[in-house]
Amino acid sequence: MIQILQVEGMSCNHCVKTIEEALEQIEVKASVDLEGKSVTVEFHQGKVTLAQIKEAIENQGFDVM
Ligand SMILES: [Cu+2]
Repeated sequence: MIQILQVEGMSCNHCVKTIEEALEQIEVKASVDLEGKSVTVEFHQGKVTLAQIKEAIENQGFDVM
């Protein structure tokens, strides 16, 4: 499924990479919109939960709204 998350604290391409790589590790395809302060995530339900995705982002120091 595809979900759009509002994420605070992303400011540059390094942030984008950090989030994309963290999500890649749990098999989530992420696309970051810096200006829109959002992350679009594509994942398989049953393999990974939204809670795990939020946790992975927050573990990198960002806030998921
Ligand atoms: Cu940054």
